[in-house]
Amino acid sequence: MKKNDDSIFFTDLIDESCSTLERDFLTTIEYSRVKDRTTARSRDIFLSLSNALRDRLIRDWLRTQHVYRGSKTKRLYYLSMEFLMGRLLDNMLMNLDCYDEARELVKKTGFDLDKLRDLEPDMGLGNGGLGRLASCFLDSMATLSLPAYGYGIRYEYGIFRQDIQNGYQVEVPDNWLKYTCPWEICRPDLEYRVRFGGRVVCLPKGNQEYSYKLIETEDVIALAYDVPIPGYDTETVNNLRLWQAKSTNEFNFNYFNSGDYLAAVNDKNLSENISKVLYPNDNVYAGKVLRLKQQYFFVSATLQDIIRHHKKIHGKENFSNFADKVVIQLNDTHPSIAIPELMRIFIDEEGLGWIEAWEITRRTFAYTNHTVLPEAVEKWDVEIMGSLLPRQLQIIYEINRRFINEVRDFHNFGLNRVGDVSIIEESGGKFVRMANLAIVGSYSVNGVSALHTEILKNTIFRDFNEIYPGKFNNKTNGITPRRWLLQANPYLSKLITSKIGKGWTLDLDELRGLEKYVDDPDFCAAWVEAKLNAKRDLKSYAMEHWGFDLNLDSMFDVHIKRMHEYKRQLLNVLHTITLYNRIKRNPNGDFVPRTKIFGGKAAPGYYASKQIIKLINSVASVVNSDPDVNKKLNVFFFPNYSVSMAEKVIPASELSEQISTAGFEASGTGNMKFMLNGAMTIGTLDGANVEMLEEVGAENIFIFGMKADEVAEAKVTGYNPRRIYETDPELREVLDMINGDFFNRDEPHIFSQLFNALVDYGDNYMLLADYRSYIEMQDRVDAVYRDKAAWTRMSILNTARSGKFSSDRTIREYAEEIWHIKPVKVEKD
Ligand code: 26W
Repeated sequence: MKKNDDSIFFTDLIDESCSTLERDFLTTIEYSRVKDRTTARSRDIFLSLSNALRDRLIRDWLRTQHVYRGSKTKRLYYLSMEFLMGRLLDNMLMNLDCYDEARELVKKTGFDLDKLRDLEPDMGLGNGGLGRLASCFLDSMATLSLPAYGYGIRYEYGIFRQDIQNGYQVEVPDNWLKYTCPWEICRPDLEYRVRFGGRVVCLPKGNQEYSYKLIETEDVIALAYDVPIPGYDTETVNNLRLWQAKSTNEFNFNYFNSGDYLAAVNDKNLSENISKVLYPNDNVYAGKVLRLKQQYFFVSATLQDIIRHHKKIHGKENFSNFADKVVIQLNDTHPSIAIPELMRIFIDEEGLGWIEAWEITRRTFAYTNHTVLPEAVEKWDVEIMGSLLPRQLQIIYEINRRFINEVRDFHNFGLNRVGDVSIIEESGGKFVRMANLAIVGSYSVNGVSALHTEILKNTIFRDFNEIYPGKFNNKTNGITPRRWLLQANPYLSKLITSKIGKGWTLDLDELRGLEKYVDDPDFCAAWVEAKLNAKRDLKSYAMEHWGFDLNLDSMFDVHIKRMHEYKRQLLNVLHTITLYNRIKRNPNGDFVPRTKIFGGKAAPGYYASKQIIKLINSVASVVNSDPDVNKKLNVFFFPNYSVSMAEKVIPASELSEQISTAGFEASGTGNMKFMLNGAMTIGTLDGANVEMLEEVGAENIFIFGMKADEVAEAKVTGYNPRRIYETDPELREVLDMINGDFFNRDEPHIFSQLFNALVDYGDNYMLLADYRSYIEMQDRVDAVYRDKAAWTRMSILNTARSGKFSSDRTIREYAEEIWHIKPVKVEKD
């Protein structure tokens, strides 16, 4: 085909031997990207390939929906304000099983598939754990062929990009849609009207009954964008539907008529602000009106969509089977306004009576709690809610009135306890407690690790657990092994598959098969080599992107997650400075070389967290430039931690820092990703670490520190951090260096507040209490690391025993124990 090879046109490369993927790909470069072989750039290739891949999914996608409709089966709707999807190219290639084909056809156009990857912006529509969990769940639900739907918001700006300037975090907008998103499909025919504000009018229906109507509302349109979610090794393609806000047109007529064109356009912008930006708070509640608008906006559109489906399949007036056909999982309280909203639809729009509407509603919802931090608990000011959602607020009051009566009469609660469980908080201002609403309005409430669920039942929701025995249950979190091992760590996954076959990708417990090779020297050598390869990749990446020079002979000691005081990055800094001092005192001593890697975003308004980022960078610049130390210790803060960065860092990690104050981390999921990739954990008995210890055995994990009940006890009896400061000289030296500007000679005093918070203001997260046991455990880590064989053995056992933490296991438990839904097989074309 000499002639074709000389042509400038991509479509001249098409001949009879081309697959449909290749045809679509070449056609897209030419017809959609409008490029020829002399003008196409790598982004054109990436976008065209991605579009072609998405189109390959469409038949399976349509067929999956057709099969679900035909089966009339019960469906799960997963409502989440956040989906932290990351990149999708590898995921799509893997699930379409067309890696090699794609590599070849990209090569034919003169490009390299491996160089296209980094062009894809992360789909960063989430903050951290909760959003990433939702994304792992979507993968498992599709892989298990479950009739499940994700619903969320299509934020125009996802989680901000973090730049580091002079050691400080600087937030930059995340314009992820700049070059369009090749995976989504806009559905202009799928729109719903969402109504805000207005007044409730009450119309008598006769015999003392009334109907309620909302009038004079300000409306916004929700427009659907769909992202296909293919399962692994199955024909199932599920759907993630994200809503974007669009202005209604009539809403601007008054301005147009009065000739004020600019005001009209301005109004349009205002209503479209609803889906503009993700709130960057993780575990801190801010109480902003726009956030409540976002919540109601996506809930209202989603419920309209769910009801439309239900009517289409089960008939217009039939709600008696609603709860047998629909289950709605609330990902934390953020979508819990759905409870009064469904009541409103049933009563005001569908004409049901209260009792029947409530019976259906409370059999439809299930709620997952993801945090016990008091500052993260959502409570909306009654005045804000009343002006934005007047009818829903009325309904909440009525739900509460009936609930309170029940608690008083049947459970014999006195006034104080009634006040505690009430949906309305009345101390000071009035607030709607969203968690209480979610508990009362759901048939299931689950925590995300065994310890977390016990804390819910025995402390913050103790009264509710008494009122509703059996409603509380545990579903320990999990992660998808496809993204977090198969895709992220080709070295390790190839080695594993060569030994035990590829069954582990769908049944992670099969990793147990690796245990019999722990004493096989060839296998151990190959394991070490695989880990080293990942370290080499990370080394080149860090050099290329930030000029960081990672020492391959050092232990990669990694602490990546959102920056938060309870996660105790600062405790890790105390260890880092301790090491620095020890090396300084004894420069020729025999130390295990370490590379401390940190990464994570701080909420823009979270001052203490941002100071800790600055401190890490200040310590890094002193340590890394000190010739006495920098052969043995290095410190790096990787800017802009994200899902795609995690995929690069975790495979290369050897030590995983999971050191939250016991009782504060609901589960953690990063901890599981490290374990799966053969890193050892140093951690407290918090969240899912407790279950990791159970699985891997105490000899294969480094557990230290106070336990959750001891922390809780100390909070009551009081605790004196200054005494610890005064009695531990090594700690005292470290703290005095922070306070004495040792790391910040040019910017004096900037860390004195961090020091004071620890030593004089109560050390809320008990760093000083855990310091000594942490240091001792870190010393043990060093000792084991020196024994390469022992370390390798532990590493293999960590991977081999991580099977429990597959999100497939988690989702099976949800499906069987909460959702009561069954797989629906989609057959091949
Ligand atoms: C209203 C502000 C706000 C924003 C986000 C409050 C709370 C949140 C999330 C619920 C915080 C979160 O992501 N929690 C994390 O959820 C993970 C998944 O279950 C757990 O693994 C983490 O331990 C938990 O911190």
